[in-house]
Amino acid sequence: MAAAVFEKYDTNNDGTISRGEIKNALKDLGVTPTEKMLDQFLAFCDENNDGKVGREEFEYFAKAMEQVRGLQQMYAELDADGDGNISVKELCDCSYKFWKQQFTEEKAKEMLTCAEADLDQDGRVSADEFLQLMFKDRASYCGGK
Ligand SMILES: [Ca+2]
Ligand SMILES: [Ca+2]
Ligand SMILES: [Ca+2]
Repeated sequence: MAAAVFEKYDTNNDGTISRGEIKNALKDLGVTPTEKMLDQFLAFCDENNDGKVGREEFEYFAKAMEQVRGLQQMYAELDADGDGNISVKELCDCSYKFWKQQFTEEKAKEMLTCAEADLDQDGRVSADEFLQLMFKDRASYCGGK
């Protein structure tokens, strides 16, 4: 089964999943990855550092895709009013569910306005910003290496 799935992502059938193919895979999930997110994605999967995902690295790739899917669901729940941004209030409302602690407004604000999360500093985080931030977080402690 894993082999069949690998073929699905290796669209030019050269036996590896390239950066561009990762990008397309993420786009299929509705994510527009930044270059940085692609770097993080590769850092998570690319054990032999050749810049692509080989067959032997596919389990990490599958794991990374799972993470992204999970984060998308999480984002959908966080963005309760569905306006495409997470506000301070929305983060507070869901904080116990996802982080097992009740955030104060200050804490939520801090999370949302840290330079990496909220690039335009408007106090709200879009889906792509969120994915990038959380993915990095997850990758750093779930790295399967
Ligand atoms: Ca390929
Ligand atoms: Ca590799
Ligand atoms: Ca919202």
